[in-house]
Amino acid sequence: SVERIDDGAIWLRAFADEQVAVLVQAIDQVTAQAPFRQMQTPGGYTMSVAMSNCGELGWVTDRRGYRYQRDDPLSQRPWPAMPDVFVKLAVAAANAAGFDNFMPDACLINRYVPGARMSLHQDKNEGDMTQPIVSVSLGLPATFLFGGNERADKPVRMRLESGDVVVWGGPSRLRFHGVDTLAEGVHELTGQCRYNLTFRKAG
Ligand code: MD3
Ligand code: FE
Repeated sequence: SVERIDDGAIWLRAFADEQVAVLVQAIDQVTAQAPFRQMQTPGGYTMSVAMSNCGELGWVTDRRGYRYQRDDPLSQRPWPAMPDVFVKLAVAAANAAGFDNFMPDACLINRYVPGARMSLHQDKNEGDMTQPIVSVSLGLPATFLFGGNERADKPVRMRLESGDVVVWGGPSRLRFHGVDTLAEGVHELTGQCRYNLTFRKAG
């Protein structure tokens, strides 16, 4: 089903259902080259979400700040290429949501285990805010928090399930958002975790 959450925010429920297994295999291949790691925030906290990247640019954070860069800081080598199944899915989802010319150059792979969460934030490190972000949920379900344009705005809670894809563009692009603490569970394809892929035009 296709559901409008707000201006520019489109929820494609079960859009990736048929591809969940191949997507998880591709995550395993990418993260064999660029392992999941828990990064440091500029303020010195260790993120509870473990991350990796593929594509031309990868999102990183450390004591120096948040940014995109071409090389994995662990290996000092370029991030693995974006698998074809990732690119095809991201472009198809953007098209289904009405964004015609989307071509991602960055894919951030987030891994949540029970207890992990992502506090309310805005995605502001990308070069072109007219380009949407495509997010793909895999594995355990999570409660997503969709806030307003100000941190203090009370977020709407949305349960994202494996195979759900959400496209965030237009007036929704700079909304505050986060993920509530992941509950315990076991998923047949991912075990005790949730993955989220976010596709962006970062450069
Ligand atoms: C709404 N990840 O990596 S994806 C992130 O589930 C991030 O891992 C979350 O937020 C996750 O930055 C949520 C959904 C998402 C991504 C970007 C957005 C929602 C958004 C940008 C604007 C508004
Ligand atoms: Fe975000």
